[in-house]
Amino acid sequence: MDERRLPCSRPLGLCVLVCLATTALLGHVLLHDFTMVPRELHGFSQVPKEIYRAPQQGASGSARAAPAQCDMPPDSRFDCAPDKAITQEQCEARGCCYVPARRQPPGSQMGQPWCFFPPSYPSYKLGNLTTTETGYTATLTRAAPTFFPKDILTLRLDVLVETESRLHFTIKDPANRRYEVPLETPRVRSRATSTLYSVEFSEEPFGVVVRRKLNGRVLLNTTVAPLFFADQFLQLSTSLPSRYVTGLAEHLGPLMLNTNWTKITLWNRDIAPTPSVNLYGSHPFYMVLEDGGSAHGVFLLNSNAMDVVLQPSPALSWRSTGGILDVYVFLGPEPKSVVQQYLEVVGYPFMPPYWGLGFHLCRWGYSSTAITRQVVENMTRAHFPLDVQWNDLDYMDARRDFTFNKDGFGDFPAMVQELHQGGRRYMMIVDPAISSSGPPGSYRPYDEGLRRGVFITNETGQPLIGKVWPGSTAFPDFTNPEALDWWQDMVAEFHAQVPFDGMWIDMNEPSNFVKGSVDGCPDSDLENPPYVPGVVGGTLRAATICASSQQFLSTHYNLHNLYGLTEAIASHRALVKARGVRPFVISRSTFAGHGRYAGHWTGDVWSSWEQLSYSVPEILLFNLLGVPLVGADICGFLGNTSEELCVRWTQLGAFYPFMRNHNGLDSLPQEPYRFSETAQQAMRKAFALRYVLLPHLYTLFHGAHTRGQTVARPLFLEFPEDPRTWTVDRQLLWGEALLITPVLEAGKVEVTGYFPLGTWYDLQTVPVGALGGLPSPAPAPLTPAIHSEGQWVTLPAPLDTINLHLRAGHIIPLQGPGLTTTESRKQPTALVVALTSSREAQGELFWDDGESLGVLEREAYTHIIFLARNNTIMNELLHVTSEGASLQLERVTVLGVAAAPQQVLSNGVPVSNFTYNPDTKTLDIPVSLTMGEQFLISWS
Ligand code: MIG
Repeated sequence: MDERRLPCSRPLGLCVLVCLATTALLGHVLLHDFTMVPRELHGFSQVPKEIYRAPQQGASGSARAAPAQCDMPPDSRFDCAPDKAITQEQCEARGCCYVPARRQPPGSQMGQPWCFFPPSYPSYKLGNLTTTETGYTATLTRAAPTFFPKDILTLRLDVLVETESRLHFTIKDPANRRYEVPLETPRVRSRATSTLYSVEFSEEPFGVVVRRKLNGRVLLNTTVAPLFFADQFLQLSTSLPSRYVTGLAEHLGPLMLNTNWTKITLWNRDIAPTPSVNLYGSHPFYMVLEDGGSAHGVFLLNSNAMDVVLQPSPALSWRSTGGILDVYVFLGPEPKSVVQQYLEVVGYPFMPPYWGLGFHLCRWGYSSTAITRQVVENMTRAHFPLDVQWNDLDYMDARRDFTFNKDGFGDFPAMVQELHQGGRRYMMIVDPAISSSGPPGSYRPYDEGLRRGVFITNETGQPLIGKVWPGSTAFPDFTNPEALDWWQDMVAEFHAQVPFDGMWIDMNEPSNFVKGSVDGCPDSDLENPPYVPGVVGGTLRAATICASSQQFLSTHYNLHNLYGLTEAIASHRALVKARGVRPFVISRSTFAGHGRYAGHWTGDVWSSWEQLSYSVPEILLFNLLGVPLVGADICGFLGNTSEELCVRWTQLGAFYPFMRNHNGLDSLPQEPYRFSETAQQAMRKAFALRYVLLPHLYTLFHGAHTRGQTVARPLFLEFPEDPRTWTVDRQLLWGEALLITPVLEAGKVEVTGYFPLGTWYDLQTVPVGALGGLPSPAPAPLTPAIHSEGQWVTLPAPLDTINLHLRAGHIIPLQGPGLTTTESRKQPTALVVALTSSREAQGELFWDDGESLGVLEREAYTHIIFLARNNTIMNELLHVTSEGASLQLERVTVLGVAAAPQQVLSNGVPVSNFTYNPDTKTLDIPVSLTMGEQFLISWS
């Protein structure tokens, strides 16, 4: 150790050579095909040509030159004092380099570490590398302990070459079984024969290097910093091949993360979305966009409290407080394949019921059924669609789950039945915490829960008691199978009284108004780990229950981040049982794999322009994470909205996959009918667009459910080879083709958006109102198609307009709007066909009854492909059943028809009343066809 820290007396350049040589000697390397890991891959020896010169004076006043090995550039330094601030002496006692930095880089939250690992800092050494049926196995040993307590000095590495595009490796303690995330993941029995990647191992320091075979690019290189595997501190660092990194929810900020020293903390927490803090959900998955447009992803399947540190070299460090290292690498190579490959591991999204894609209305403060009914009536009277009416805590008796107050909500069941009769659905809030304060016999959920032992317990083995809305509460442990059954019973019993249609599960981080419990928390290693990630409040118990509390599967310390997911699973299951149809669960807290069971809303956002614009990357991010059913509270939750903000938010919200206007208890009302007629007209137009596009949206959800696709997606997913799309997070796509360019700023009547290479047709010109249903929205002024070379375009965006463009080459199905999806689903349909210059386009429609379970298994669906080429449009019937077969097709609008046709035929019969607009090059064909029967439309 000591001699390696000797200050270098030679010129810096020479010093570097020595370092390289040292590393080369240490770095004897093994590889599956027994070649060497090239020397430059060892991060410690990655010393750039420009040598960083240590500042002459440190903050400590020490003018001592840094040791030779400490001359690594600041961007490549890995923190040797992640746990606390330490002095130079303490740093050097750790065997690390100490070089105070003069200042933090502008805009970064943490700055480069002053105390950092020298290249020689001991790590694990790899031995006994052997080939197995699925990959490799090896032993990792560390000779000396680290500065964290309870190092596990001998580890087992298992590498699984799972598929052509997926590598999986785990690092665990071979002697003692540690906590592992109970997520069902694919099991692979034999190694994939040909892969997009190669894997190499560095012996000492131990590391895994993964390359993209095609170009040799290093995607993962864990030799850049020492591996830590102590009982409560695990750290794995890797280089990144680019600075374009996204993922790692839930956080507020741009879609692309900042690699200029950023720390993202994952520890689910009830807090109004704020940049740089741990929010409601944890998704330890990132995706990197590489030069040229390929992409890869990395998933650390670990649910412990963790920090993820990004630094400019660029590199990333996972720092977890427990569990094991369980790492998946996805090779793409397209960004959308990365998403799909990730979802193959955590689960494809569930298929929502059709009504779930309609408009949802809620607020905290609808204090009676009378008021709730009035809201529904006001919506109808003002001609606003409303599919799902919600209630917040107001319906409950003393804020207890599975009760309703007999004053304001005495006729609660009748209200819900009326909603059903009107073709609407109903949802209400359910909090996980169960009131524990009443005398025995006064509250069945608690009595039953106690009897069945479903609550999380404290150190004395009694239910841990915290405080939430009803006062003292116990917390169900949804990892306990008995709790799942109990929850199911409670849901079913309440459903027998009040026939609700879905569950809104809030406060499930879980949130607690006291720290830990009403009795505090014990003093233990779990409560005060040697490394506390950057959680708000500085302690794991802040706003939640004690980390040391006990659950069926493990400690809350390990399971905390899974609380929302496990409640979502329990609720999903309970709804299936109680209702027998497709469940609809919207949850605040999430973890990787959440989308398989439920959707998400982004919590307590402020009614501000800033939060409006942040909602775009949040929605995009959750789509990349397999939670496509996501939305922010339209018009904002905290504070008061303004009319203009609410109009713009409703326009954008019409393109959230999950569309709900929800408001806080103390905020001014913000239902659409509250505003001026001008504002209402603008909102009506947005609603009409939403409802008209529902068949397309539903089809996109089918793609997510069956193929692991995204619904709302960032531009880079479709145009990865155009790097200008990579950072676009103020626009979104629905599927491959529908580009939404919202106004996100006050006082603007223009908006600038990026239009990737291709032709983009303005969809405002489509006369959706002609389809029936709602009063027709006034057609917007015609704008010509945008023929983009890949450029920024400024568009008119008056208050009543959200810009919507359809990409040439695509066909989307539309349907007449209605005030509910019950109505709209009976309307005639239309197709919009956006031709390329070679006169081609295609699209699809998926349809079923909108709510049954098992439609795919029972083949009770209709799936149709639409194809346009050579002046014809036809449908290809992939699958047809009575559901959907009889949908009427009334109109086909073809965009990009160069010249007026002489004749239009529908199934060989001349169409006399077609129209052609030479200015917009639009051919409009009224037809009378049935979706489920083969048709051919042609023009010449
Ligand atoms: O402590 O149920 O994010 O949507 O209206 C606040 C009342 C509890 C937080 C949710 C919000 C909901 C509110 N809840």
